[in-house]
Amino acid sequence: MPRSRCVAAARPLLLLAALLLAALVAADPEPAGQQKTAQANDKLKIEVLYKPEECNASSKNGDMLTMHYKGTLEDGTQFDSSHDRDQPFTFQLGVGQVIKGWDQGLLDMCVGERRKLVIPPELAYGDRGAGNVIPGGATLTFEVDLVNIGDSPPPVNVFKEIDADKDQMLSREEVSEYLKKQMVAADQEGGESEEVKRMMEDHDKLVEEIFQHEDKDKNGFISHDEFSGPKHDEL
Ligand SMILES: [Ca+2]
Ligand SMILES: [Ca+2]
Repeated sequence: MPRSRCVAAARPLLLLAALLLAALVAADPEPAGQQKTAQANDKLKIEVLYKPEECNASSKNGDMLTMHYKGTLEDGTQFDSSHDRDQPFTFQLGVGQVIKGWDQGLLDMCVGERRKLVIPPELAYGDRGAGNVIPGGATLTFEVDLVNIGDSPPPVNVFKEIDADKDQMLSREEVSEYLKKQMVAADQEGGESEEVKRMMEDHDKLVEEIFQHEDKDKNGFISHDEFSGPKHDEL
């Protein structure tokens, strides 16, 4: 339980990561307007490996979930594990902080329950992959244990935070400023400074990538409708 405090401090970077992830994951190589049909014949597979007999509460959207997990690629290569770090991972369910396969696959889960999720690329990192650990088009397998369900924090409206001049449109300058602020904040918290440094270096590219994905009508601004990150004051 005491851990949730320090994880809460790391939220800005997570949110930032979610925003970027949304931009990267959903980046569509096809021209705008050309909708992809036949979305995902591969579906998310959820297998319950263990369910405790006693289950007083189960996870729902908005809950803070603390998970242990192990992620592997189809060939069995492990790309991430909270067990190796000896620290579970805490995030808010259902608000786009994590890949869609997690937001959809960890609902209605009891504390102590263990699941296996097989997540198609469309619900994970898409055709682009992530970093140099997850190749494009990868199906991911996670073994997840729900360690704890915590209370929801107040909702964060990222759109509002970015929209400095409150005109309901996000300009490149506003997004750029927001990213800088987030990076500085994350840097001051230390710990993830290597990652932050790399993000800083790629800052301009990041802004462009976000606009490429989010500014659907390419008018140079991201409207409230276009924005895919957290933008509501309530869940
Ligand atoms: Ca604005
Ligand atoms: Ca626009």
